[in-house]
Parts: sequence; structure tokens; C-alpha cells
Amino acid sequence: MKSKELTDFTQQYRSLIEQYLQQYLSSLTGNPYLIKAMSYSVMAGGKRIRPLLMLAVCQDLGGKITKGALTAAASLELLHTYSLIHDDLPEMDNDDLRRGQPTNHKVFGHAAAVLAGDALLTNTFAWLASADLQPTELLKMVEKLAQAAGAQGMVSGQMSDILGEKKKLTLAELQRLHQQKTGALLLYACQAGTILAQADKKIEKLITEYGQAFGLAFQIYDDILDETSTTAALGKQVHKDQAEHKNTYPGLLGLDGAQVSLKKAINRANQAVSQLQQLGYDCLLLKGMLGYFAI
Ligand code: GRG
Repeated sequence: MKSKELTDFTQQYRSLIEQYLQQYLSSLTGNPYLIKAMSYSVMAGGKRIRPLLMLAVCQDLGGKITKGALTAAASLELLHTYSLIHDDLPEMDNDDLRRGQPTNHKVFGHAAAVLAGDALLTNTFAWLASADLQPTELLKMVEKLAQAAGAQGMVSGQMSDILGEKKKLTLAELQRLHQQKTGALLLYACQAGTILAQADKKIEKLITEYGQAFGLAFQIYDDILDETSTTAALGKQVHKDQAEHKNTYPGLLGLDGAQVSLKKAINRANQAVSQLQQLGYDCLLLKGMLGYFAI
């Protein structure tokens, strides 16, 4: 069950993130059709887990959630939305439904969906760079985000996923793929939270352990939900992984094995939380966020 702290935090900051996103998109000048396509997917109602995670790390480490921090957090949602729009294209995962609505290319056409994704990716960095934060903090965030999203991170994970479709990956290969495709952005969210809180190296290391375990748990949980949940609950097509012989945790280990792996990842994250608690941080939000993985 969610703690009151986490429920209040989520309500307060999810609504602020929505406002920041809406205001930013409304401020954009450019081709109206392109901006409409970008706004359609960004404002389609995602869970906003990545920005919330960034702000939760910042707050749990004693940092202040300033306007600059909110801009940094919300900008990450633009980049995440780009990845979903491109992932849904027929050349990638070929999905018709996302966040409970027809996918971007179904509404705006393939070319506009590619361009909306391109613009969201690029504008992420313009918006982040404009945040009211110290230049050194911003530079670190820009570098870490570009690394997480690019050829060392998410895009490589996506490439490995596509190339891996024709063969059965080993568990180590699958874990690496997950770490890049899904884990890298979630890890960045945690690392950016430590930058905002100006935490030292020791804390940064523990948050990195938490972020890596959280990212792995997130993808295993997503794989499990694809088998056990419904389209109505998730707002996207389910049972696709098995039908398309995708490399997933349940596919490789069975549903029970995937659940064991999920629990191990959650335990790893909890261990990092315990160590942070021993150093005097209550980490109520970070502990509470592990409750997302309800099985
Ligand atoms: C196309 C470069 C490129 C990368 C795509 C993230 C990704 C890589 C693909 C999305 C497909 C997918 C389902 C990946 C697993 C990660 C995941 C569960 C994404 C969905 O994130 P949520 O659950 O979605 O946070 P919302 O809609 O709540 O934001």
C-alpha cells in the first residue's frame, strides 16, 4: 500500500508536471500540425514515473524542489514520449494503442509521428538547458541524459531488442538489453535527482544502485503485466510479447521465474534504501515507490 507521504507527493507533483508540460507545449512556435502531434502524445496521460522519481530522489536527499528542478523533471517526459511514439511505429513495435489512445502515427500519419518524436527529443535538451539551475548542474544533467538516451543507452537497447527478435537471448543478454532500453532513463532520473540535491559521491553510488535495480524491476514488471494484465488496465495492447516470440523475462524463465527475478531486483533496491537510511535519510518516497511493483 502507498504511504500517505507518497500519495500526497505524487498528487502534488504529478499535477505540477502536467502544468509545466502543458505550458511548455503551448509556448512552442512552429508548424501547428507538428506541435499538435507532439502535444497529443505528451498530454495523453502517462504515469509520469520518471519525473516523479527524479523529484522523489531530490526530496528524499534533502534537496529543494524548485522551478528549475520541476523543469528538469518535466523535460524528461518529452524524451520518454518521443521513445514511445517511435517505438509504436510499424517499423518498430507496431502498436495501435498507447496510453489508452490511438498511437501517434495512426492519428497524424507516419511522417508526422517520426517528426514529432524528433522534435520532442531535440526540445528536451533545449528545455532542460533553459532550467533555472546552476550551469554545472545543468551540464552534468545534459551529458548524463544524452548518454542514457543515445547509443550507450536506450537506442542501443532498442536496437538489441530488434536484432534479438530472431533468436533466443540468454538471461545476461536480456538483462543488458533491459538495462539499456528501459533502465537507462530511469537511472538517469535517479542520478539527476542526486545532482539536484547536490549529494556527495557515496550517496550517488547508493542512488545508482537503487536506480539500476528500479530500472530492471520496471521492465520485468512490464513483461509480467503483458502476460497477466488487460488492455483496459494498461491502455495498450497486451499478450503481444508471447505472440511475437519476444525476448522477455516470463518467456525465458516462466511467469514464476520472472516474479522471483522481480523480487530480487526489489530487494536490491531496498538494500540501497536501508544503507541510505543508516546514513540518516528516511527515504520514505524511494521506499514507497517500490510499492509500484505489486504482484
Ligand atoms: C524508439 C529509441 C526508441 C526507444 C524505445 C522505451 C522504449 C525504447 C520503448 C517503449 C516500449 C516499451 C513498452 C518499453 C518498456 C519500457 C516501458 C514499460 C515503457 C513505458 O513506460 P511507462 O509505463 O509508460 O512509464 P507511461 O505511458 O506511463 O509513460
